[in-house]
Amino acid sequence: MSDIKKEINLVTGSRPFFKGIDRIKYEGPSSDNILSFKHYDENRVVAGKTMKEHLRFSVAYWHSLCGAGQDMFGGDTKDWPWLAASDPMQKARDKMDAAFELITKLGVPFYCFHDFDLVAEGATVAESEKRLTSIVEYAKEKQQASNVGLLWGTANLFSHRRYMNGAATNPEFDIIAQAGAQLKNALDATIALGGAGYVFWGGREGYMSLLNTNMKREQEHLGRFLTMARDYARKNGFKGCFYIEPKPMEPTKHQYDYDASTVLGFLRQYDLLGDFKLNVEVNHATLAGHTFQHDLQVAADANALGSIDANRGDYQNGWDTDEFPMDLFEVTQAMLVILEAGGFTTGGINFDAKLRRNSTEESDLFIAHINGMDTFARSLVVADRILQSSPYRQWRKERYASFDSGEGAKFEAGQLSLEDLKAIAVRNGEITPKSGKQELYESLINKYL
Ligand code: XLS
Ligand code: NI
Ligand code: NI
Repeated sequence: MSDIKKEINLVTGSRPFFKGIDRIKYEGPSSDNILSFKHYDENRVVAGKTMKEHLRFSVAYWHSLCGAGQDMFGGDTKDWPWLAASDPMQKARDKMDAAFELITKLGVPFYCFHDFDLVAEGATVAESEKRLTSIVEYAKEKQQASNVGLLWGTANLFSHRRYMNGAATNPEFDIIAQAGAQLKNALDATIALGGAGYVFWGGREGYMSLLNTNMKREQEHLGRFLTMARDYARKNGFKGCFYIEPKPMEPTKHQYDYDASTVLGFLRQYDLLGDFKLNVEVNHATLAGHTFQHDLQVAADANALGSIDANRGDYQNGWDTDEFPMDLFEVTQAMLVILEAGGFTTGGINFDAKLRRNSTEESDLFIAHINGMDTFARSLVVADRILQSSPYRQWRKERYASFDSGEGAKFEAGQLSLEDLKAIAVRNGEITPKSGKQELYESLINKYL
């Protein structure tokens, strides 16, 4: 038995869910094998690190293991065998067997979950805790056998009806306490599984109508809740990074974590920037009216680019469609920002993306992830070449050359007054502005693609 086969058997046991699919291998761009990587060669070194180390891919439990195709207009379309058991613990273990089989066959090094993706919530806090503790033990064994790690955990503080008015920002204190209990257990699970991070996505932390909302008080409660989480986790040995994942709307009309800028302001206000970074999601940035690159750059400039949720929106509508990333032009521009920011440390690339409702075969899960991984791998190589061998950085630097010496440098250093600016303007007379050359920059991306 090959090493790869042995490794897979350890985690899937004798009952594979993805029959006929082996460990996905790198076969290069000329391969016609759909179930192979054309660009993602995990050991290939780019800019001093292997692709695996750069990209730190992660499978999202909720979309790929729990989702079965339901939408607002209809129920499940996918007949996933790992969701068939009626006993909640059996179902949780089946799901985890399928998860680790998928993850190891893809050669993905990480996964991410919400507490109740792993196992269905119980009727009481105690019952939920018991279920979670038990499935975490199972996950621990799986992680050890497979060498797969937890990129981040989180708590689902938005699905249950008790959270219809929010969790940490709920107007009723008793609901905040419920959310706190759930948060504590999700943090315990993340710590027990050696999670490299813990994510807060706002869920229903926002409002539908300002008429019934005390926005200031709700945001203060959110600040308090996050501070409690940080203090508890640090006290209990959590060394990883906390992330906030911005999103402007959906499910609430106005989410408090609107975009990267808004979240940074919030983190500064509540003195959380030392422990929190951002988890930037493509489709959330575009819903906020930005490009993905924009929100990445905002985070990077504040030294708070932590991790990303990779997906793609549908640019003909305004929903969070969470499609798998395939757009090389968009992802290459994102990789430029990520590489210039120094790449990921605790974070990585989590595929917060779901199969289309009418993609119903098990192999579709593989095809989607393989293409997403190939897209990022190819973009990584292209972005690195643009940074290393093209005039890109030089051009951009030269655009600002007037600040590198003389009066421009004095301006940056705060050594000029408004009167000085006037004197300089009078001396210069009218000047001819320089071309921004946007199309030239765009052509560089095309040339290197
Ligand atoms: C929803 C979010 C969610 C977070 C985790 O839009 O993307 O999936 O990533 O709670
Ligand atoms: Ni999302
Ligand atoms: Ni997300």
